[in-house]
Amino acid sequence: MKRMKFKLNKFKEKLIATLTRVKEEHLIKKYIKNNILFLTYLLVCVGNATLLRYFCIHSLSNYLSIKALLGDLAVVIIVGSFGYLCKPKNRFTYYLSFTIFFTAICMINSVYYTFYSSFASVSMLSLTQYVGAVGDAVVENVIQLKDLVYIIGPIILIIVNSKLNKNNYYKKIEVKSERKKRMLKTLTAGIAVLVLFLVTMTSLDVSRFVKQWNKEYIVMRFGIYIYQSSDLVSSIQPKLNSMFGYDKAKKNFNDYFENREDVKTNEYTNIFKDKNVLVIHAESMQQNVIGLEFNGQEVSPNLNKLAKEGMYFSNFYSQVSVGTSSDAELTFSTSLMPTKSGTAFVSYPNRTYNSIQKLLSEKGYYTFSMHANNADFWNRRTMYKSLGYQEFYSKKDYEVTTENTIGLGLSDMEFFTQSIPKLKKINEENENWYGTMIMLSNHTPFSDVEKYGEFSVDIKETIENEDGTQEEVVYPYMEGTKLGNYFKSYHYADSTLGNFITQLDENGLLDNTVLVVYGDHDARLPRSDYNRLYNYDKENDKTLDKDDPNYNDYDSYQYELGRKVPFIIWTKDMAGSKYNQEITEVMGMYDAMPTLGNMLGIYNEYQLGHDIFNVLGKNIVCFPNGNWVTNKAYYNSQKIEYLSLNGEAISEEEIKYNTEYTNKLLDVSNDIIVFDLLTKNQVSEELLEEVEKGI
Ligand code: GP9
Ligand code: MN
Repeated sequence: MKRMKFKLNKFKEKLIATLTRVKEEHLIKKYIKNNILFLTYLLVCVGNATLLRYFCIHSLSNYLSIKALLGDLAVVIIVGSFGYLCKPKNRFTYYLSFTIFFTAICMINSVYYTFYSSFASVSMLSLTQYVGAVGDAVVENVIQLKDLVYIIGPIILIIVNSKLNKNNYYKKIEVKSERKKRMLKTLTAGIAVLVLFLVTMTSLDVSRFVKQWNKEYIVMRFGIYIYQSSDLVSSIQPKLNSMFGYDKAKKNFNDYFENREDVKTNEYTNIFKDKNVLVIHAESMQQNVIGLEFNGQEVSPNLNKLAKEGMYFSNFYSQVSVGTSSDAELTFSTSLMPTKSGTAFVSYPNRTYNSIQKLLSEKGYYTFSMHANNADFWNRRTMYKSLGYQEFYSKKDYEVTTENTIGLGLSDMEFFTQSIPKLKKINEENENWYGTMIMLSNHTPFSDVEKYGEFSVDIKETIENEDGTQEEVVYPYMEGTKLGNYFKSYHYADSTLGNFITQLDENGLLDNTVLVVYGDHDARLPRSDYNRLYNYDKENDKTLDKDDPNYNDYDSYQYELGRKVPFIIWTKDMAGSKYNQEITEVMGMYDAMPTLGNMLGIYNEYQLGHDIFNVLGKNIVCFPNGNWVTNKAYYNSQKIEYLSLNGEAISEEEIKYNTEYTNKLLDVSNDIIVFDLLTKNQVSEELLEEVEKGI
């Protein structure tokens, strides 16, 4: 302790001495005088980056973001430090080149943001359709004045340099032996700013940075220059991944599908042939909420009704990885698993995918997606083309105001209501259609509670007093917890769904339509909240003690099993028919396309899941982390242990078989996407034909 105090005092003394020296010897003045060119470059490049944030996102907290400022500053100083190694006559060229480079980044992003409300990506520039779209947009709108402002930066640098040249500045200040020293000092300053920047990072910042899809957020927290460098790295990564191992991947792929035997028909084949399909992507809706009540009120009365009247798959798991919503869309549409690194939507949008949208388009269906969010979220604008959607109705097609916003964007109530006229038009103009509606309001952090409407998650009891009078007692229960807020949010989202179904019906849009609802993934809620839900001690308003005989531990396995999501296939006339049933077989998102596809009369020969009605009693659901679940057990591949689901032990052979099955499936799925095997497969088949014909 004493030693530390001593050290601190010493540091204080040193700091005061340095500051006094700086003041007495006019060091700041001297520094500025000797580094005019570098400082001009610094101000211009950081200034342009700040200007870009100002023009793009008009909120003070954003464009004056200290984090972004530090990020930009660190990059510009570090790059600029190497300029000191150049001879004076080349130094200007060095700074001018980088000023032009940084200015170009700001200009490109400024133009791009005007059209797409998002920031540019190197990977997208390599896609021809994107270049075309941007080209058209630029020509149509002519670059705006605000996009040209950035050019003032390099002009300032040129003017400053010519003034310095006139005064013989470089000769006066340059000492050859000091070049390296000046570079090192500047580099150290740059690294110090970088460290300062890194310590301000939160875990949310890091997670969004890794995922790379919420570009606005990254630019606002990391600055445009760090965003663009990280974007470059993540754009190159897929190319590196696909450079080596093609032959092995191709061989494994061929073996895998040669050995796979799919039953292609069953009693469900074509039951929905030529019907329209409306798929509801229900954001963060979990299955364990279905049937749940508070004070006799159902949390999700509308979903409960669909489950009761339709084909309800009650043991259905989402199989998402870091791509969350986008992974759910990928797996639902293609029966492929998420990629091992990056996400298919962001890193591999230019691959060939065999999708439900493409197969139905071939049958003359009009295919579309509706989502009232920015079209670049999860890179949907680009990826949807590869998935075979013919149209994407995104934020630009909806009227979004502050009043009708909940959480991330347009409220689901408004989204559905504003979608009805669009759906009516689609229905009038097309014989058959397949559409996806992506909900948004029930998205973490579920904190817009006042907008969800009245729904209490407490316990209300009426007790009788000794004098015979009655009194209502309220126990807080889930009120104020994150899970409690989730139920309120869920209740709201469910009510919008109910309202939507009524509107669809009123407009005759349910007459020839199959309605499909899937929860895209779980809501990532705290386990402690579930323990409160299942172990509430109302007398003391707390969770029961772990050693209480009534305590029902919601352990990590219960948590994993609780991540199930609903999957329902429903038509207006299904209730009471032979199709109105609950299917309890364990099932994954990758089984959705094979199951629904069979009902619509389409078949994907490279599907990884199964038509659930062909594998009853023996299905397996693989997860991206190598875990798997069957009707018998949930296996955790990290802990190398399992939870029996039927009270019986499973054999070592079964574990080995299922684990190998899972690993192989994950490898093949990843290879299909990374090595673009579905495209190359077609090419080699053509080649084969040519060889056979002797061309
Ligand atoms: C974004 C929305 C939510 O547009 O679909 O995505 P998520 O955060 O759930 O992946
Ligand atoms: Mn989602």
